[in-house]
Amino acid sequence: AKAGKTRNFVEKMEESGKNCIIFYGSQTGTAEDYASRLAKEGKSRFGLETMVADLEEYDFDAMDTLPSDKIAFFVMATYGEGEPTDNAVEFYEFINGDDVAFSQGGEDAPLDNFHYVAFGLGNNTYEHYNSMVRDVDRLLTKYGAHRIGNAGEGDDGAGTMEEDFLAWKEPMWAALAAHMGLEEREAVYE
Ligand code: FMN
Repeated sequence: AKAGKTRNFVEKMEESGKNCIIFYGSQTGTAEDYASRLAKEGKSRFGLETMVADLEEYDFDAMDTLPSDKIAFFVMATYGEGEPTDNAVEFYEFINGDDVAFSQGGEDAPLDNFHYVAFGLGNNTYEHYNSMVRDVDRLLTKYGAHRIGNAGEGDDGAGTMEEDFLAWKEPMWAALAAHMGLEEREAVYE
């Protein structure tokens, strides 16, 4: 690895003073765009120190070291026969692997400190509708991680992606604010 550029996202968050990382799995930019919007909204409404992150730029074996007062978002598009986007292949292979090894080793629930938020992008005309967010949610839960709010599903097929996103995110923010003890900031009019 190049000096100064860590692939350990927990270290990266620590170094840069972030408490919220928003990962995206995106092929044509829609999921990335939603990730950016969530990052801006988390900062402006709730004072979260957010960062947007390309899944491809990080390793995930140290997921089990994320402190419980921090949060990770996964904004995941599905492709092909229920496959990950190119930038999510390595992450998906890791978390979906037969012998996942987290850095601190083999407790029953290695991700017990790990709290996450999930939104998927898909199209209901495909057989494997939104399977990426469903799989990631199932696998994180299997390793003991805790989801905050519902796992959202946006549907390009019905043409309701934006409405699905908007309807999902308000209860998600409420659940996240309650979980992290965040106070929503009053809107500032200048
Ligand atoms: N959505 C699904 O739910 N399941 C699929 O299997 C699926 N396959 C797709 C294959 C192709 C070639 C394309 C163009 C879209 C597919 N979709 C599928 C829909 C995308 O996940 C959806 O359009 C999403 O918004 C794309 O996000 P992105 O712009 O971040 O890549």
